[in-house]
Amino acid sequence: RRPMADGTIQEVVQNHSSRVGMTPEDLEQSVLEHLFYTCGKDLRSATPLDVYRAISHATRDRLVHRWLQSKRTYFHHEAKRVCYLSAEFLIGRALAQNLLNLGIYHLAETSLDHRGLTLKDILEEELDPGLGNGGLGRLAACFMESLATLQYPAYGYGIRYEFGIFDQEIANGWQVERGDDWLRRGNPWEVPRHELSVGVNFYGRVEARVHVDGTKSMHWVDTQTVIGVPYDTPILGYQNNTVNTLRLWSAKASKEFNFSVFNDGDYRRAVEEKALSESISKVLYPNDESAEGKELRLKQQYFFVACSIADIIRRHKKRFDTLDNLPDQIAIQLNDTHPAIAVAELMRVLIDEESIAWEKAWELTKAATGFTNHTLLPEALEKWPVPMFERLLPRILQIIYEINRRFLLEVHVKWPNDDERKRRLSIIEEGPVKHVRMAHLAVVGSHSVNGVAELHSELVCTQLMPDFHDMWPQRFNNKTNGVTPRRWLLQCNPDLSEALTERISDGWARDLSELTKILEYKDDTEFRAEVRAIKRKNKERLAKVIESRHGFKPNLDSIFDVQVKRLHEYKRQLLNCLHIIALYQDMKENPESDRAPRTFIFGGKAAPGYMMAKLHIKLINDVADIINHDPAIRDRIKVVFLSNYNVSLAEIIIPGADISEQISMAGKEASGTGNMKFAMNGALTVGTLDGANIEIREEVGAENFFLFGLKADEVRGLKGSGYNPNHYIERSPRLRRALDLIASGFFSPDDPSRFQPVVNELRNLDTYMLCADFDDYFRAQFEVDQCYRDPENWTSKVIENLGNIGKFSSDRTIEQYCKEIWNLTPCPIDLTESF
Ligand code: Z15
Repeated sequence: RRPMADGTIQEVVQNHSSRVGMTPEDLEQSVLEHLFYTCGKDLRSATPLDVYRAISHATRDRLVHRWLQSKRTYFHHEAKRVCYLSAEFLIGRALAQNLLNLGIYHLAETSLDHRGLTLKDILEEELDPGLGNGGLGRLAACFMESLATLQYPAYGYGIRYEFGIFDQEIANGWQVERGDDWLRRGNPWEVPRHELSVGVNFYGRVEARVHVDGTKSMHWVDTQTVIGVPYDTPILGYQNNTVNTLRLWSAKASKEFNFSVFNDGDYRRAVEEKALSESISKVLYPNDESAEGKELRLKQQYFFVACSIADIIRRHKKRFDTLDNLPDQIAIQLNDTHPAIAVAELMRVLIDEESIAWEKAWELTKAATGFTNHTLLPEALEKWPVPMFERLLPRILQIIYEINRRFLLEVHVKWPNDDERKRRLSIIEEGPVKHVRMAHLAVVGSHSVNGVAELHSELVCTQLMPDFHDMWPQRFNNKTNGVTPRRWLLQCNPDLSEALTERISDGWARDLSELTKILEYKDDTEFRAEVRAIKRKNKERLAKVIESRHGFKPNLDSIFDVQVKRLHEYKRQLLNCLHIIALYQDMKENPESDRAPRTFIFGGKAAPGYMMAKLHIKLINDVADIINHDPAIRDRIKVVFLSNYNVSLAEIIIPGADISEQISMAGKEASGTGNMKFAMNGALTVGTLDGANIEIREEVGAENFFLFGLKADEVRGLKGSGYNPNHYIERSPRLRRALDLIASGFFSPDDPSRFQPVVNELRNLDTYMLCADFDDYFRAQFEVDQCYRDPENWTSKVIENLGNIGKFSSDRTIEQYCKEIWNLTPCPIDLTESF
């Protein structure tokens, strides 16, 4: 036997061809070995879970040498890398995606088939990691996949929550939350790196020390330390050798908590405090776009940011003996304000630990950092009470005050004696209690600030931060969101993928702009029939899920009209619901009315404390109950609320949709990304001119998009001149009738006043202007109906959508970030290169 001299990748791989080989025999052998050695089972006693674990390990084995080689290559070539800091990474299941990106999906299918197993079933054994709330977390996951596919060096940094977004159940129409214990079956994809653990300080006080040479240094003392343990997940590029790292931090009590104890009480307190410090990474906050000012949340943010910055600095110092070149080596991107404290933490490390002068440290920090804003909603803008901040992070607060002092001096020089402007710009909000404005900190500490769609970026400049835009107009830019076509087309819609590849070859999965080639087949009757057949098959797959959960199978000839996204008033699920009620009333009044049958499908979670959103869920379910059982309606309208909408359910729902509901009040949805996924899967959009809808419509053509509603500037104008919903209610008999029906208790006979808060809000305030948009929405939906009756016309529009959706690949987005913000160049991985 040849001894392993130095364990190089090439050597190990040579000696373990069965572990990394790509033949069906290699893979089968590998799975059997893992069943045996990893699960302690043979094939006869193996459960589906065992098989899932075994094949996942076999798949992971095939990533390891690519992973190591990627790290070595980046190190050796001193490649600049991006560190994407995000409190959320909504990555979804890994097995199918890794098999596809490795190019062995079909091989795995056949290998299992040989043993009488079905890959599709085995894939269902994987629990869906829900380490995010919605769009923002899913965007981070798409970005990680695109970065690897485009061969850019990238690290994702976040939190390894023990409990992800709650599991949603619907009980008697109400949302009920259950803890998401996603690690209960183990996680074959993560690798702990105990040796890279980091200590993070909290509480304590700051001591100034004056040295003999007259210089002063600051010392954060008497702190409580929590240990961050990194868990790494490999992120593989599409059919290449790049494997990047998603590094998630888990909180562990430091040794201090294991001190010797003198009595029972001390012992109990010690154990309690240990649990308390480990609670930092316990659970994801389930609020999407509403900031919860809880101390534990601030702890989470500082915890993962401090770990990540320490990790970045450690790695840099391993390669270089200076930090002067830090911005040439790393780009730090802040995914919203959740990691904005990184600006102050990097300053603290550079100044307190690396003894770099303030001016130099500031220059490095700004050059390294970029900030992405994802929302204009005032309730989402994070602010921390200064007293809380000071207790928890006294040294960080000091640094923020110094950043602010110097910043306001700069403002003063530019606009002398403009105190009002200083008050508006200050990182510290004045008031009965002062607050730290995290968005201000992020803008001041970054060289780039971007929004996530054209309209949104425009509104960031003109509405959200006009004073900052005045000060540094060049700092502001747009990066329209995108989604990865590998998960959101190749993986979730294999039949459509195959139909595309057959006609235009497989380049589209790497370069989605190649989809334009399919436009040549627009009038090809065979292709058009195939597109319809594929949609029908995907509807069938979705219908089976509905049947298994709701006990009836929707009519496959009905329009599958889908709105899946977080429940939020600005997203206006209620407008959709009002349309359903109006349609119902129309049909009751005029039973012969000849309208296309529809299946309305909803899905989405409400933040547990968001009472109005939870009431909307109940309303949708109560409306479903009445309409679904009304014999007069027969099967012309069905309404379904699918519980526990998550990434894996999205992969079934989206390909089965005919209509994509993107109906937020204009100016409120920063971008939206579901809108892109639906269009990519052959659904037509009913939408407002909001977020990326505007750009989608521009790309696919106005005639292939069902537009309605006020524009953002009209919304603003109307708000400014005193909006009164009654003006619209009086003029719309349909709307009035629908509201009256809800108010009458028709949908809630067991509690007739249940929906009074919903009706009152609409009649008195209507914050999101449903009433103003209702009639136009109804009109757009009528057009949908007319259009659906003409399948050829409908199919034309579907193909126009598909062929023109290329812009919305996250590959395009990432290329723009790399060129315009991060200054990254690709660094391909050559497995034969040895260093
Ligand atoms: C979130 O999911 C989004 C914005 C936020 O500020 C928070 Cl806290 C969560 C969403 C936007 O609502 C959505 O429009 C956008 O497409 C997505 O971020 C990704 O940018």
